[in-house]
Amino acid sequence: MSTLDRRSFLGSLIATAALAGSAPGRAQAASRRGRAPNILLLIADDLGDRDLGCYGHPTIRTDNIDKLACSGVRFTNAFVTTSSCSPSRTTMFTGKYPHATGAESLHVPLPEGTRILPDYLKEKKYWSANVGKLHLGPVGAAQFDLVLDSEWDWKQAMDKRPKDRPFFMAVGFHDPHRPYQPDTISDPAAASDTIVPPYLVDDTATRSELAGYYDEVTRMDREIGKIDSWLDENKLTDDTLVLFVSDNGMPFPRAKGSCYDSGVRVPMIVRWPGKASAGSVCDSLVSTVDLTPSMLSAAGIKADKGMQGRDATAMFANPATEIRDYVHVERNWHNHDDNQRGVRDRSFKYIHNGRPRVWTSSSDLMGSDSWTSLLAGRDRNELTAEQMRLFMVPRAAEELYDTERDPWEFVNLAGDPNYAGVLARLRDECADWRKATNDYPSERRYKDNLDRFTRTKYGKTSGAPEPYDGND
Ligand SMILES: [Ca+2]
Repeated sequence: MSTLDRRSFLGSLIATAALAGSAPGRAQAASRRGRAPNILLLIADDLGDRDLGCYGHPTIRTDNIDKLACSGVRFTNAFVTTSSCSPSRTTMFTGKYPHATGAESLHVPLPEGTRILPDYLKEKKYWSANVGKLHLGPVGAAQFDLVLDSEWDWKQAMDKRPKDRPFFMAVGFHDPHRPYQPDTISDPAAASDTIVPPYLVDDTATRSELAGYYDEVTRMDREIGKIDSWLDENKLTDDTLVLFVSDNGMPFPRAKGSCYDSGVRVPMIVRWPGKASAGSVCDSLVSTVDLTPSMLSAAGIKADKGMQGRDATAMFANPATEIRDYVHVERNWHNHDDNQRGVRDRSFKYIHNGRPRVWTSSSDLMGSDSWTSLLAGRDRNELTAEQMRLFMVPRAAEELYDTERDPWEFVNLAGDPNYAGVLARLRDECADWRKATNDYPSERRYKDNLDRFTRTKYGKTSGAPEPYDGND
């Protein structure tokens, strides 16, 4: 399908879905059931914020997610709390910021006694299942009625559900996380169809990796199409709130692991027939810390007082609703140590670098072809000034970006006197948030267990990171 054809197709879908979703019959059907809605939470792994057809990507094939967006609300300013798998998911299931859970570092399991969403849902007799990636440790897994390792087993899980109770099913896709294979799907993307962001080197190696990423996005999309068809066949669509989201940005340098929008802004779509405005777009700020309070609200359950997120369900019904002025983000240990805290409003992003004297990125990107191309370009002095920003050491202690004028966040305005007022406002907001959420000091250090450039493992290679008393 050409780009033009795709647009026409999407346009007709939006019109059809808006009519269907706004029909009073749907709301009546849902209320007739008189019970809490089923909740289906679809979580992509490492899917970037604009890498779906419905978010304007011209070549990635995501017809099924596009269809979901056409019959629901598509959020354009949804943010995770951290660009790292396990702590991001920790937030989604607890309604708390990573540093408030004790599991802010990668692979650190939830502490004993931590309650997560499926446990709260028991108040309304929900039956719960997780299929695929969960990444919360045994304390999290034990709170589901059923846990299956493979996301492809979602139907087996659904077949086990008691039909007289509402269900909560989380599907944790492993797509489009690395590694990539050439035979992911039978009709792979062409390297020439890839769009290379300006912080990566535009060469064959990087384009080939991007094509592999696109293929996994498409594979996930096709499975979502099967799930959606199954909901329809079982007449469950009208009674099911579907929420699609990603746990962090795309797995490429200066995206995953960063506090830039390429790392922390994610796609988010909510379909809830009769309750969510069909075929609409919401530009208001929303954070994944709001997901658990929102899903509880949808189920008619009051959020726990200790939760730090907000109920976003009013945004589902009316996408013009604003529930927050700021979203907050953080970066902690991810095989190597870091401490970043950030805050963003609709126009500006502030980042405080608590450990600026070390270079940082996501550890699982090292050894990738796109990373190798950046290293080679650096060594040959062929990188652009924007690409060289990735290797900047020391980093600025503070960064400030005008995300409207400078969406790639290349021009640091922190030292520009014209923005002193914005800087002071966001710096104060960041400090207030840290205090209110009992954040730990930026000076706390942990030992790396991977070399930052070569990915060589050393020291303690699993479990919680070890404290480090160095001062670099
Ligand atoms: Ca991830």
